[in-house]
Amino acid sequence: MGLFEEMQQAIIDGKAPVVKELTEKALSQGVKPGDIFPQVIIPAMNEVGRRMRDCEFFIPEVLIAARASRAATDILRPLLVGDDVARPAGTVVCCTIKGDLHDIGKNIVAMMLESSGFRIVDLGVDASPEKIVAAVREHHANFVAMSALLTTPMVNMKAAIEALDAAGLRGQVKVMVGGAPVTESWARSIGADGYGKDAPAAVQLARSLVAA
Ligand code: B1M
Repeated sequence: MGLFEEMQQAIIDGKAPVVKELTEKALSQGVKPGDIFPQVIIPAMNEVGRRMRDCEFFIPEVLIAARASRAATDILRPLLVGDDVARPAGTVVCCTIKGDLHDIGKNIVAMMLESSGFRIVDLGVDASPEKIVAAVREHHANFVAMSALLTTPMVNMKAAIEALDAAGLRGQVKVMVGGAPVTESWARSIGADGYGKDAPAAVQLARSLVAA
């Protein structure tokens, strides 16, 4: 088994100390921190999702796997983001939308945006439209990046855009949406400025919106 497969298996098995050890080993062998997301974390969590769907895994196993994936992201974050406080590209209010508690993908998107020069205001999960509006106002944000992993709360993305509009803030922010069930046509239908299929696409989109 190759190192990436071993890392994936350790995440699926929920073995956080092994994930930590193998992440350090990969880095010491010259693997780029940014490659560990697409090569290890995302496929491992997809397999966890498949097992959940097929009733091979239940919530405890999924939570343990999610915690194991954090053992890798905790090591990778400082390497990707650094401690530079100057973030000239703009301020992004990032969140998982109200009703949704999934945050692994949102955290990866936030980390990659931060490493590309954006300042991140992370509202965490279950963020209400009111909370998003307040954060945009307080931090003079240029972007809102909303994530959804469940289908039912996706309508709250639309509610957040309407709330920004009602607060007179829609003209000052570009709204990006993403997450597994979100599509380009959904983004368009709710009046978002763009959709990212994954974290690199979200960064590319944010950059293109800065330039627009
Ligand atoms: Co949940 N869960 N879960 N879960 N869970 C899913 C999403 C599900 C597809 C599993 C399944 O049935 N196969 C299913 C959703 C079905 C649906 O609505 N269509 C599901 C369900 C049903 C549930 C519960 C309802 C289960 C229950 O209680 N019976 C419950 C809901 C709780 C709630 O939110 N209210 C629940 C709970 C949980 C846990 C808490 C146990 C845990 C979350 C832990 C955590 O996040 N801290 C969990 C997990 C881990 C998953 C799966 C297995 C993995 C999600 C993940 O982390 N993927 C997931 C199955 C799956 O997705 N395969 C599943 C890895 C991550 C890197 O990918 O988040 O897609 P992702 O992010 C990607 C892209 O989507 C994109 O970039 C990221 C990186 O490339 N992206 C953006 C994300 N946000 C973006 C924003 C952007 C642009 C791109 O611009 C702003």
